[in-house]
Amino acid sequence: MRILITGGAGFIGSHTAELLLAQGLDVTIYDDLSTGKRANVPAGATLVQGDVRDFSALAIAMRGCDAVLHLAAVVSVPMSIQRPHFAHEVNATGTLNALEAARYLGIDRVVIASSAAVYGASKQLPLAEALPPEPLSPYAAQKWLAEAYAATYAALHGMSPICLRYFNVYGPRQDPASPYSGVLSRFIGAALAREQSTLHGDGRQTRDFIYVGDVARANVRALLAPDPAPGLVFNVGTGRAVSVAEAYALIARLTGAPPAGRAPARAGDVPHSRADVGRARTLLGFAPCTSFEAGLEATLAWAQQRLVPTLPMSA
Ligand code: NAD
Ligand code: UD2
Repeated sequence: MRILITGGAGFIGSHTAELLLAQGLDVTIYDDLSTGKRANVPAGATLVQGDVRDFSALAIAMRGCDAVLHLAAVVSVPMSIQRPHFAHEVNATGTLNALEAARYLGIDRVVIASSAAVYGASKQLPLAEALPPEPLSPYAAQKWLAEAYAATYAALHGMSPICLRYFNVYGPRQDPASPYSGVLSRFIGAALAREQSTLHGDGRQTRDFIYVGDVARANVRALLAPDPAPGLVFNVGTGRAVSVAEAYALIARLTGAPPAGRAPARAGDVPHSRADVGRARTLLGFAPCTSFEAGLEATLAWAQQRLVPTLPMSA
């Protein structure tokens, strides 16, 4: 069985590619390497460098595949605000291209990466999939449109797409250098570089942090699941909320980092986020299995190993 992963040279995609290969599946990665890295591509996967805005190149890369995991996106919310047309072409039109290419090739299962961003600043926790979307950025609106296209292709063409609303994903290979990287990778990167981290606002804002290894397992579940119900949306989170201040305190304890500096809260910041994880458990048979503490330690170990200079062979 061959899986095409758009955006597979990225953070979540490369972990998913590794898991699929370990389970004996074949993997083709289609990626323009705009934020992904060739070095992330696991041995055994085929890399096709291309842009999801290029329909024919995407369809050619997809030929011979049995299912598609569509992760390619402009993932930065600030970028989507500064360049909404560009982000729309990648995030919305790119998703339409993936669905239309799959339809043209007779591929029924397309798993699409959506985001908790679709919920906006919803007050009702835990966040359940049936809540009305409240997009607060072009990025969130584009993810919502991607979900609408999936539901349309299910109803109109009888395909079985599945949309996964990832919450805050963290783990090895999330690039701490990127200004758009997750808070945990930024805290760990700063601690190891002996730089001071900064807590925005009072630090009591909470997030549902899910380890990338669990997200990869959710992706594989969705790719291989018999039809739970086509075009459906599933939260991918842990159901546990952790405050940013708590997260920093744990990282400081593990690294000996000093107290963080303070800065005002981000404009439009979501005060609290936590997933209702019932639908994924009952319909996909997915439940996360990595505790926040274990995930943080694994991420820290990866970051430390990266910083250890590799000794020259002659040593
Ligand atoms: P990432 O930036 O590491 O991965 C995105 C990949 O897509 C990169 O490899 C990049 O090179 C590729 N890409 C971007 N534009 C492309 C284009 N036009 N054509 C082809 N490839 C292109 O980010 P990630 O965290 O792995 O995100 C993967 C998916 O998960 C995205 O759709 C993102 O919106 C979604 N998501 C991520 C999180 C998170 O916390 N990381 C949360 C919610 C949703
Ligand atoms: C995540 C996504 C964003 C969008 C959003 C939807 C990432 C990196 N961001 O934003 O793309 O999908 O979810 O809800 O995946 N913080 C600090 N110090 C720092 C950095 C961050 O205090 O150095 C705070 C930040 O103000 C926020 C929290 O930590 O309150 C989480 O920030 P984030 O950027 O990791 O993720 P989030 O949920 O704001």
